[in-house]
Amino acid sequence: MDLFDDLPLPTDVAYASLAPGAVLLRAFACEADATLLQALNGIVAQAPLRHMQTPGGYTMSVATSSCGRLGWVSDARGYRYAARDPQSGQPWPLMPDCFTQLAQRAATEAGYAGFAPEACLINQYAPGAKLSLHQDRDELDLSAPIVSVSLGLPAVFQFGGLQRSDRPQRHRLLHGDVVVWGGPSRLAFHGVLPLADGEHALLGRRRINLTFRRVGESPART
Ligand code: MD6
Ligand code: FE
Repeated sequence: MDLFDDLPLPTDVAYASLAPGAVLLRAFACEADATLLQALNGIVAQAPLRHMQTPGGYTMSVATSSCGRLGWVSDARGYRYAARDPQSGQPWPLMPDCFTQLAQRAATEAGYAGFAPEACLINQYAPGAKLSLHQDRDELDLSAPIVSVSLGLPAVFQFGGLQRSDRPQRHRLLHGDVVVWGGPSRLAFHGVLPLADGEHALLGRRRINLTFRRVGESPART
């Protein structure tokens, strides 16, 4: 079977349901792309993209940074949210208004009005970089959705069920696509297949993914 036989979505569909609670908004971020990239450059100048260690002792192929009140951190102690960048000891860069506004507009469009992101995880994929199947479960507030913005080279996104063993569907994510997921899909397993090489007009040989999250309060994390 061809790799893309089970890609259910033609690329001209503006709005597609991936699963209950999960919506793909095609090209939703295209209009704002130059503004988003300019803000992104400011963030990574302050908090550079870096390859974090997993708790299992591997180095992630994806390079990460964060902005917002909390940032996502991985090291030998585990995955968690932290108010400071461990590399600099400084608070994470503020979330730019253009980020917050895009995330809120996308969440509203997908049926999650009132989304107020506290953290934006920035993932950079070079050709070959991948993200193994995982659940996003480091957040305490699972009532809020996650808003995920794809920029640059296309990727094949794997979207599975609530069990790791559920066979994932594959969806091609292009520059400007936004996935919003929550509710019954909030803990679905998902991942990104190794990025194919290519050249994108704005971003060159890479893909950037922004995921906006609501983390929830925890005394242990403040
Ligand atoms: C990526 N995304 O698209 C990785 N997580 O590069 C994620 O891991 C992700 O897209 C939660 C919700 C949406 C996502
Ligand atoms: Fe994820």
